[in-house]
Amino acid sequence: MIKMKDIIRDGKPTLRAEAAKVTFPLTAEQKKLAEDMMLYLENSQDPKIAEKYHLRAGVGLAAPQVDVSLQMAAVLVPGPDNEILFKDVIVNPVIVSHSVQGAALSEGEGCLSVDKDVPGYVVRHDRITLRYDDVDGNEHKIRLKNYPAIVCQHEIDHLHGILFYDHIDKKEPFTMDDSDLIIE
Ligand code: SB7
Ligand code: NI
Repeated sequence: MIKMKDIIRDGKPTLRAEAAKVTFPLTAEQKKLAEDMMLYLENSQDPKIAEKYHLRAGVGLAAPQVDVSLQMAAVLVPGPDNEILFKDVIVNPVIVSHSVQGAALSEGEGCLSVDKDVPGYVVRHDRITLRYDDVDGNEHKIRLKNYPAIVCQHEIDHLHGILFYDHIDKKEPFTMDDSDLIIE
């Protein structure tokens, strides 16, 4: 079971590396990693389990965050009524197209690998077309918008050594274009 001690923090080189593409079929070890990453998200979103194991709630977890430099990330995005907006382990994900429209979460972003709070808007694409493989090697091409699109972009960034605060304007952290959407 993945716990907070298994999640590496900002400063470790793996978080700044370009992760390697995954080849199919996955090894037994890679399959286990995918399962463990999704289980972390499920557990972290269950208040009782999260408290018991001191898990910080997360909607995504990328392999580099557990010190595995592979292009793989678990995503589990709940909606306002706790329904699932998006759930999958995305392997070798690529944004094949995106809206011109930008969007940022009103609360900014956080990261399980960044212990400090970094306030500011992280402006991303509001809508994306995402191509990825699932753990069985099936190819998916899906459209996402708003919160799930933002979470996937945060996870894909991890696969390329980018952290959310890289996108925050140092001098004016809360400025954005008038045209950018603020997601509550
Ligand atoms: C806010 C939080 C996340 C994504 C987008 C907005 C995920 C936080 C957990 N992670 O550190 C996953 O990489
Ligand atoms: Ni993160």
